Amino acid sequence: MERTFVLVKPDGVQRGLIGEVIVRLERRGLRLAGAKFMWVSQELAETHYAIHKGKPFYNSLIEYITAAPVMAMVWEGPNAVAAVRQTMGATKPTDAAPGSVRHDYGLEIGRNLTHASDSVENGQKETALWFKDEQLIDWKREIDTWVFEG
Ligand code: IDP
Ligand code: MG
Repeated sequence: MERTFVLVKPDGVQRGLIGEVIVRLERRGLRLAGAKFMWVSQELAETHYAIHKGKPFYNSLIEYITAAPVMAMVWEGPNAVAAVRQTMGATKPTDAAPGSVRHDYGLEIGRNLTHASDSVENGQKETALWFKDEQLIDWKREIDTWVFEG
């Protein structure tokens, strides 16, 4: 089953939007595979955002993601990566589709509330970076057959 890594970033947590993000992913039909509420260490922040090192917004991005606790989660389902990216919306909230989290709750790119893996490969990498194997739950729901076709 395809898995993707999702964060409710510090602004989402501070604004009381953990539940709102979870509701939307559950309602979409995705299945939760892991979750932890945590502070992000400087080291984890730098590893997670290594690809952005050297960009003008890099330092403020690291400051942002370490400024308050985050809700880290893994969600799974068919096309989980694409589905979650769509539910979160484009990086810049004013480009995000109406109905997406970033559109509905955001204004600024540096306060865009959530993170979601951008490819299946990164979904696996980020899941492994943030979660130990034993923190991920293998389970089935009674309704899976009515949400997952395969
Ligand atoms: P994504 O979160 O939609 O995958 P990325 O391009 O991977 O977007 O950027 C990672 C994060 O860095 C964004 O979610 C946003 O918080 C921040 N960011 C990206 N571009 C800018 C910018 O131009 N100014 C400030 N922050 C930015
Ligand atoms: Mg990204």
